[in-house]
Amino acid sequence: MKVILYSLWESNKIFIAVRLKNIYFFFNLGHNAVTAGVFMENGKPTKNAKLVEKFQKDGFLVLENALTDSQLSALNSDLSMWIEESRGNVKSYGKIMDGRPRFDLQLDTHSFDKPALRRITSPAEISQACLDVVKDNQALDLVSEIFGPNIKHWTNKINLKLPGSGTEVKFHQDFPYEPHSNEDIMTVLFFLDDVTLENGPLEVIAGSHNGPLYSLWHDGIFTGAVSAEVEAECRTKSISCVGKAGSACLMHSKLMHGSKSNKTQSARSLFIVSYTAEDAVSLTENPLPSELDGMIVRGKKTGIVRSTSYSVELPEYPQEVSFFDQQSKMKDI
Ligand SMILES: O=C(O)CCC(=O)C(=O)O
Repeated sequence: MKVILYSLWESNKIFIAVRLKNIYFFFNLGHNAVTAGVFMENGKPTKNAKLVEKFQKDGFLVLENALTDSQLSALNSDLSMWIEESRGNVKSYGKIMDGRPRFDLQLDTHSFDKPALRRITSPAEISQACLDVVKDNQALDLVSEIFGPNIKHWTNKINLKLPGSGTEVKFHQDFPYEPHSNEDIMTVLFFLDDVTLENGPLEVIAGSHNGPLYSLWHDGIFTGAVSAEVEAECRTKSISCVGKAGSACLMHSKLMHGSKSNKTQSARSLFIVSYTAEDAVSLTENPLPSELDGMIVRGKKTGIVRSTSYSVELPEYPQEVSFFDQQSKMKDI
């Protein structure tokens, strides 16, 4: 006879399952589960523990249904409005806290008929739908199991690859853009569209979060991209993160990643939220400053700084609208 404690994903109820000769008998204990979605065996959570273990090994994982249907449709409704608005603009526009434009256009391909809006910085400052997701989503539950229990918000942005825009991302690790006192920094990329092999999915190098940090400086210029040699090596090993709209890729800040352009006639948009352990203190100015920097989203503020030992070249504070312009400096090298 095997006894298993089981918490149903949606119901928050705890059941006890008794297995007799391969037949399960379920009894509702009538209690609310502490963590929805956790499979309990002999009193210990197993389901998320496996995901945490997988994340620690690979440095990333794709989680389905990280957003509810209503979160996804609220985000996409704001995004459609912003894309429509972008048609009438001929240069990047809007303003974030440090005065740089909030809405970034890929100017070489942008037109009224084929808008090439490629980045919206800190949309959670101007959209309730984005703010709601920053504060609560299924991926954040996992982040707090991985780095938790105390988690704060660092940055949020939307990256778009509209059809014909040609927008691509050169390989890099996020950490050298955002060094902190410790390495518990997570980038969560929510899929606002189905992400396929053809529409420019995120490509990652499994396990690279446990390897070296690669320089984003070349010939004295901060390009935000690794050297051509490292990029060529990455291309031979990358794994594409595909999935349905509403899924999310959780990615360690030290994981090497990049993405190619969208070859299809439909959009590929990501809402990207970075979270840090509450005791990770930034060593540089936030490159995407917002009023939400440091907002506690899980647990509490402790006021403790935790440090690990590593070396990294400090990044350059961006003068450009977004990292796409920083990365375009690679062509000058
Ligand atoms: O939009 C993408 O495909 C990748 C995003 C990314 O690499 C980043 O924002 O650091």
